[in-house]
Amino acid sequence: APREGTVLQVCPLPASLESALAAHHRTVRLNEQTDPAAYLRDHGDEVVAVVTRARTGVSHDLMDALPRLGAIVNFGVGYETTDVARARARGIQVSNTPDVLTDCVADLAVGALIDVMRRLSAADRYVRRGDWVPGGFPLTTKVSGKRIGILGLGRIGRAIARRLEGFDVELSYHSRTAADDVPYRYADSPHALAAGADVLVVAAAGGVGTRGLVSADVLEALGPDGYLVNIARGSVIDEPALVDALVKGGIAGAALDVFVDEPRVPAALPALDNVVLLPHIASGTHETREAMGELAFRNLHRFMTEGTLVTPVPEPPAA
Ligand code: 8YV
Repeated sequence: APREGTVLQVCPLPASLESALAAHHRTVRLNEQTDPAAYLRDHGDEVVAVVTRARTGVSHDLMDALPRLGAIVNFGVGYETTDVARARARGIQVSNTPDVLTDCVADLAVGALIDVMRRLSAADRYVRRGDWVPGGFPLTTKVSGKRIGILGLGRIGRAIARRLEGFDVELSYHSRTAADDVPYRYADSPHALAAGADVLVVAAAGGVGTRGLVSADVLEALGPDGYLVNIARGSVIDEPALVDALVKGGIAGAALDVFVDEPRVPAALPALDNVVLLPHIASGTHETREAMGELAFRNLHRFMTEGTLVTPVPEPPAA
């Protein structure tokens, strides 16, 4: 049934999405209120939907300040910053924006993997610094034919695997359960995956269930000739252990698009030539962000006009 009430935008969003929200629904931008707490106190009972994104989410306090909240719409595929179980317990529906960003994130993962193994960014800096002497840049590591382990074989992990098949690599993966529709080897733990891989690609969803999944032991199993690529969430890796491994040669290199405390990165990393540092840009193309905004709006608009969502988040896995 149609919903009457206010749409609360709780963080900055792409201009096209902000415009669509304001044009079609009574929308209030909490991030632009001079006194957000006063707004919630005085008008929280008018809010029926929240629009947010992974870096902001919806806190317990905010959820509790909105007694009529019926939907949380996420701009982005990750929604680990929203307590879905708590929302469901209150009958609050939650949506995200899957599929429309899969290709871009997978493309960037492959690009970052090639970059860190062939040291493309480091070579670019070498030339720009005027250091080039013929034969002066060190030999690097071949990508084709290597053993690639993918941690998390969801939509994005599968898209990365499909792309890498073109490099004649040996693909393995680890997920909570083995898939019966892929030709790749299943490793029954992150440690086993890393021990059998030259490159570990982290594509698992963020959240409490995957926090620190790539531990110091997993990094040790990957080893001094191993590379790591992370296009998922910084929280999936034990970040201090990763920094230690990179500084001391525990692993050969890493390409990182996500970090625990964005936009801050660990202080030791910028000086390292065996690390590719990216500012969380995996879905950052015009086409993909436009598609994400359109899907987020479709979710919000469907909720306000019919009371349902276009892409509700999946049921949490059985404990
Ligand atoms: C960006 C992402 O965070 O979709 C996600 O979960 O990590 C990226 O697409 C996007 O800007 C949402 O915040």
